[in-house]
Amino acid sequence: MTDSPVVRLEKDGDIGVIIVNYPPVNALGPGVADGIIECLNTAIADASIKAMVLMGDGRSFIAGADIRGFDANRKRLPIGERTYDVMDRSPKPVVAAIHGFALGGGLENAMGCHYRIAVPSAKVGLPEVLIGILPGGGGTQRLPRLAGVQTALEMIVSGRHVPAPEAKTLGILDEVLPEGADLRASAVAYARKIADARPLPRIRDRDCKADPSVFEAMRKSIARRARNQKAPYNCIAAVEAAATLPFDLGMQREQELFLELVNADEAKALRYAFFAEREAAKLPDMPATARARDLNNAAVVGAGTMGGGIAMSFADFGYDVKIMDATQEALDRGMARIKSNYETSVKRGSLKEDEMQRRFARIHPVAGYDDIKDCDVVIEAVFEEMDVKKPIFAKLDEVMKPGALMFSNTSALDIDQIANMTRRPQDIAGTHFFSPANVMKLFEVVRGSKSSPETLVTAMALGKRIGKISAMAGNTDGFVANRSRAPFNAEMVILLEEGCLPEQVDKAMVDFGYPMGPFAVGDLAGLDIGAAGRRRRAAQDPNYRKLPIADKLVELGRYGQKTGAGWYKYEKGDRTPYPDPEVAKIISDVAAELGVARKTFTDMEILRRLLFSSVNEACRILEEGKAYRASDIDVMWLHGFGFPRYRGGLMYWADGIGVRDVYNQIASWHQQYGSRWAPSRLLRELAESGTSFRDAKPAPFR
Ligand code: T1G
Repeated sequence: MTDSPVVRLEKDGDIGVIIVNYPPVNALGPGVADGIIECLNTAIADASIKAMVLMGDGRSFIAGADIRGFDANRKRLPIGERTYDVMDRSPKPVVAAIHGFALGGGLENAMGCHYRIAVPSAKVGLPEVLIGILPGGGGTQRLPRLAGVQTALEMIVSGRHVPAPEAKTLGILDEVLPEGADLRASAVAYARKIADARPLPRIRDRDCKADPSVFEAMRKSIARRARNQKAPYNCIAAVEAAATLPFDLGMQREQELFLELVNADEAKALRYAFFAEREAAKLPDMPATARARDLNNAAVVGAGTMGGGIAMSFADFGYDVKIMDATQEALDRGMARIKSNYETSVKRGSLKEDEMQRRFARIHPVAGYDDIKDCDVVIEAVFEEMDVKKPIFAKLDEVMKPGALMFSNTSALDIDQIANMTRRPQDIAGTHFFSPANVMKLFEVVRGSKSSPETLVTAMALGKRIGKISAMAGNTDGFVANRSRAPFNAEMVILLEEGCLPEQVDKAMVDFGYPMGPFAVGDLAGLDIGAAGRRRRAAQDPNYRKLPIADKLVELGRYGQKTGAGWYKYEKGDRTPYPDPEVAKIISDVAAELGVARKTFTDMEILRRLLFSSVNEACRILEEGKAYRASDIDVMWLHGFGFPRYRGGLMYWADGIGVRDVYNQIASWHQQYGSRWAPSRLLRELAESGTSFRDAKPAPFR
């Protein structure tokens, strides 16, 4: 931190310019709100100042309250003494000049101002719901008055960022400057233009009316997405107060609803997830000199489901991307699948037709290697067999320009074996996308023993650049996400041997907060894929715990949705999973063959059998130095497997139970079930020392 003030007042003639300088995003950290108030009062008292501008230094306006302050229970200024209140009472106009982001308390400060102007690239929003709270600085009372109740409900309950041009259309901004305009000069000129305009346009003076049915309609529309959560409903209640109470009473109601949330488990878990994602971007053992290379175009080898989704991931974020496959027929099929995926998004209304055309036009099917040799990065996404991948990397090594990065989308195979097919292992790493690749955000960067720091830093940056959440994984079977998930996948089938049915397990996990149960997910992904992995591991490990029920389904050709039957049965054209008596019979027959006495399970037992098995494996991953931190594993579970975000992540959730209790339960299952439940060394050490998973010190990354 420089010793310059976090907020300063400068004078451009008769205009006072208040500048916030609290890097990196001008959050309302310690002293910022007080500094704005002090500068406002100074400018108000200065007769030579006719109007004020509020703006941010560096890359942004104000990105909101300092989220770290909530866990620190930092003092909050009382209603009536906050920046917005001082602006409301100001006899002089204040113009908010926005670039970068005006989010949360940032937009609330801008709405305390009398006018709002922005550069075209700016974004505004009230994303508090995403961290389990609600706009607590008048946002729920001012935004409905400024943009209407329906727009305010949609923005506050979704937390989305609204681009400046749209914000202007919605009435949130008074002006969007032309591209390239100087924000400060424009804001000063704007302030001078309105300096004498009276009455001052205070949002609090506006009316706010709404048909009461809109609130019930919003509650109904979020019911599935907001299951087990409180913040979205409090957001709706706060906006409802704006439409039913006078402004000052509405502000008090907002405060009450905010205080119900800020220290609740949901908000604490969501704040944890917010910072865990940002921590995952940090590679503590990389030299500071390692810089990300510029990647201006990309190539994908393999036009299957994953390859097509990867190509879309690039095109969706502005990259030109070439895609190739072994045959023209496979390439044509891949392009048709990409086109169909985009058309589905347009039909659903989540993508505009013209934007779809722009994205599709960035994906270029090409005949072969000669067409991709000048690309900056190539992602291999072919069949998950080493014998298929190795010759591809040998060929890439032959044709790709020097310095091109070559990544494999393999989900489990040895990156070093792949890298050793080339003369440039330093340029090789794994970049594991999760299916569907253009939707799931997890971008697992897998470190080969010879991957250079620059290659790894570039891969992590690439993930962020294409809208993913990057997390580093060591080169171990299944890397980190799938390896930590493997015991879960086994345990869920073993529970069937012991007495459960797929629908019971799925219900327990959906009630816990997963969007979909694991058996239904298996049917969606295809049971044949898991079977190939089980066969490989059984061949490598004589002690591998076979899953006869799962194997039986695959033998019967029950691959899931793609064959109309898997763990569930499906009606034609209907993706709804229906419990299948035939599966129940297979389960009881196999259990009888195994001589397993069937019993009943509670949802809690099911939940803990699945998740504790993964917590134990996550500890092994950490003790082997295959992940930097437990919170990285949480990020992977949030973005790779749909773990409910308002529970923080796998390890965060386990910490809520307590390491000792987790250890004792696993030790007990170890007695009952044998080696697959042997507690990991790290788990035992954490339990003995009373250290949380989050504070676990993993082995140095290797
Ligand atoms: N508080 C504290 N730190 C923050 C922060 C915040 N609001 N926003 C970002 N950071 C840190 C972040 O941890 C990272 O730190 C660095 O800044 C760069 O962030 C009263 C109660 C603004 C869109 O929810 O969405 O206002 O890792 O990597 O990708 O009603 O940051 O470098 O140490 O994300 O360019 C509402 C949260 C708060 C906005 C920029 N505001 N921030 O994205 O950078 S609650 C938010 C973001 C509130 C009021 C209520 C994004 C960004 P480090 P980054 P980015």
